[in-house]
Amino acid sequence: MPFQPSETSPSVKSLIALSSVNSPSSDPVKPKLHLYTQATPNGYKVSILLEELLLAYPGKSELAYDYTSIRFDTNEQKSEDFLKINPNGRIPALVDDSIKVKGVGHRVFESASIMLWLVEKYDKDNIFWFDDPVEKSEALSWIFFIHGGVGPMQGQANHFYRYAPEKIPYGIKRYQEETNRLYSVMEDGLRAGGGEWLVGNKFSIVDMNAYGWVSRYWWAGATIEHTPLLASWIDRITAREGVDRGVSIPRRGKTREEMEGDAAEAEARKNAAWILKK
Ligand SMILES: N[C@@H](CCC(=O)N[C@@H](CS)C(=O)NCC(=O)O)C(=O)O
Repeated sequence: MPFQPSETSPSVKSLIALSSVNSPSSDPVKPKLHLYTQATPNGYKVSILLEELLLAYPGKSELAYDYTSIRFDTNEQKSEDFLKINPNGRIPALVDDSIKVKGVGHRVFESASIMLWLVEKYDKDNIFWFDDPVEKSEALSWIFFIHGGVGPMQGQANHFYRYAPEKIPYGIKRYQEETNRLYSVMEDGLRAGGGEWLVGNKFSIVDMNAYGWVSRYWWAGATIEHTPLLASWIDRITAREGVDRGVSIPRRGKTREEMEGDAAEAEARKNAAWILKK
């Protein structure tokens, strides 16, 4: 067994229990979706979507998933077995056993690509995705913007602000300022769309893809003081049941309040131990 044993979320456990009550003679639901993840911005994006889909399509057994919490401290994400699932050696990654490619379940890597796979295959009513070609194109623009801009810039801000062995003020300032600038672009995008959501006046994978990062602005030392619409967008998303369930997979990250002072130092040291080892 190359990885930790897989686990199922409470929502999937209740889906399995429900299906055995409804048809006691049939085989219990066996998840076909396997998520490899960790409690990080990119990991949460996908568990949020899976939990939102389970709530939006109650009883739909194709959406049952299990997950494996990949150990960064032992560099499990760089192991030979994991590289077959994600050649980039990072989480999240997904295996969909409902489709076999050369005899094994289809693997998907890169968080946004996983989300697109899931909505295109399982969100038949386009609850979190779009029918209209213009809205779809707009959604892809924002997804690429987050994937190419916010994720990498905020990731570098985290690195220089929290983990770098020497504090380099220029590096910290550059990435924090760029993250803040990208937040302003999102603020303008929210305003243009009516203030609530990034695309099409509904909560979609565009928002989920961005939320993983933006909700953890404080860890990067970025700010949302200049972006009031973005600040209330974070609160609106945080209040959703599916989001709350999603951020408990594989475990809840610490909140801003829990990370004051010494706790932040301790967390940064713990993460730096494996980040700087690579
Ligand atoms: N562009 C990738 C980024 C994935 C990524 O950087 N994942 C981080 C966690 S948020 C990771 O696995 N880090 C482990 C490592 O760097 O070895 C995506 O969106 O999936």
